[in-house]
This record gives sequence, C-alpha cells and structure tokens, in this order.
Amino acid sequence: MTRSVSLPCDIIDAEFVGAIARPADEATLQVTGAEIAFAGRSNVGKSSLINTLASRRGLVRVSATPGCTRQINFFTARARDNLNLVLVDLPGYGFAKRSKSERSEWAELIENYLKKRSSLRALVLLVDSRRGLEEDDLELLTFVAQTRKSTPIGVLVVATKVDKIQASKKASTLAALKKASGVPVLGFSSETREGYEAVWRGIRHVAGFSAEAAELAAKTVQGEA
Ligand SMILES: Nc1nc2c(ncn2[C@@H]2O[C@H](COP(=O)(O)OP(=O)(O)OP(=O)(O)O)[C@@H](O)[C@H]2O)c(=O)[nH]1
Ligand SMILES: [Mg+2]
Repeated sequence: MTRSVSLPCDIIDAEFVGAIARPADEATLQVTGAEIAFAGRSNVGKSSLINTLASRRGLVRVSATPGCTRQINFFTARARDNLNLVLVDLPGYGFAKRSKSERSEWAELIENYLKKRSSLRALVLLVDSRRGLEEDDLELLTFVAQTRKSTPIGVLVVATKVDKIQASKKASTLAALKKASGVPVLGFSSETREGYEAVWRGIRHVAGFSAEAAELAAKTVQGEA
C-alpha cells in the first residue's frame, strides 16, 4: 500500500534516544515528552509497528527470532504538525525460552515502567490477529487498569499481521478482540502498511492529542462541554 499524500501525523524526524535494562536506569535517561508505549507478546510485531509508524525501516531492530528486544528502548518522534512524542518499545513477553529469572527481571522492568512513569500517556497493546487476546495480554490490561487508577493512561489494542488473515474474517476478528479487551481495536500490517493512518489517529486520540480531544478540552475549560 503506497501513500501519495502527506499527513499531519507523519513522522518527519525520529531518533533513538536511550534504553533502560533495569528500573534504576530510568534516573539516567535523558528524555522528555509524552510517551506512547508499545507492549505485547514476543514476535507480535512491536518493533515493526514502530518502524512503520516512524516511516523508518531501520529505526528499531526487527527479528524473526522471538525475544529480540530485551530492554526498553526510547525514540523521539516529531510529526509534520509539530507534535513531539516519545515512542517506547517494550520487550515482548510470553517467550518460553527465557529463564525464570529473566522473566521475573522482565516483569519488574515493564511493570515498574507502566505503573510509575509519569510521562506515559498511552499504552498500545499489540495482539497477533491470528491468535487473539491471550492470558498474558489480559493480565497486562488488568495490571494497567489497576495500577493507573489515579494517573490513567489511554489504552489501544492493535491487531497485527492482518495481511495474514482472510479479508472476510477481519471484521469479526477485530470485533472479538474489542469484546475481549474492552478497549478500541484497530487492525494493522507492517507488510502492507494497512492501518497506518487509523493507528496514528487512534494513538493520538487515546493519548489526548487528537483535534477532537483538544477541542473538547478547550470547551471544558470554558465550561461549554
Ligand atoms: N506478515 C507480517 N509479518 C510481520 C508483521 N509485523 C512483523 N512481522 C514479522 O514478525 C517478526 C517479529 O517482528 P518484530 O517487529 O521484531 O516483533 P517484536 O514484537 O518487536 O518482537 P520482540 O522484540 O521479540 O518482542 C519479524 O519477522 C517481522 O518481519 C506484519 O504486519 N505482517
Ligand atoms: Mg522488538
């Protein structure tokens, strides 16, 4: 799918700014801006989605071997309309070949980040459209809902690899995911770029950056809403 038009959400400048491998590293991280975190099972397509959203093929390392991303990686991204975001690539979970201690280190790193990070505005949970929502995914959604009660963040589910499912099954797959997760769901493929604009709009919306959200916020301040 090729795009000929420029969109306000297109990223015109993106770069890697740092990584953390353990919670204590957060103190040394020099990054400011609203953060959008990408989470999901190993191999679901998190790093590929970030590359596609940033329109940079090699910004983030992608691998056919699960467990490729092992630390939390931070990327600054400036959109054509000047919105500055920080895209955060989280290591994948559910990778059976990891040792028990590695898995508990992962849980500590990710949970600490999702629970405490004050600059986090939204979580994008990636789910393979062929597998649906699994136990680990539901646990993550529940964890975020419970731990961010006083500092809520937007949540969006992205069903990845939709190029691998039959077109006739797409609508029912997305509807089932929406029902199971209780949050908005969008289909996406980094192979065909299907969903590129919708996912950017969805992210901006749940993070409170969409034009509609900005308008509503302005009206609320003026007491019109
Ligand atoms: N067909 C298809 N393959 C995809 C898509 N997105 C990612 N892949 C492939 O899936 C594999 C894993 O992609 P990654 O982006 O590295 O996945 P990840 O979620 O970052 O994986 P970890 O870092 O291990 O957690 C790679 O071989 C990608 O080329 C997609 O939309 N369609
Ligand atoms: Mg990755």
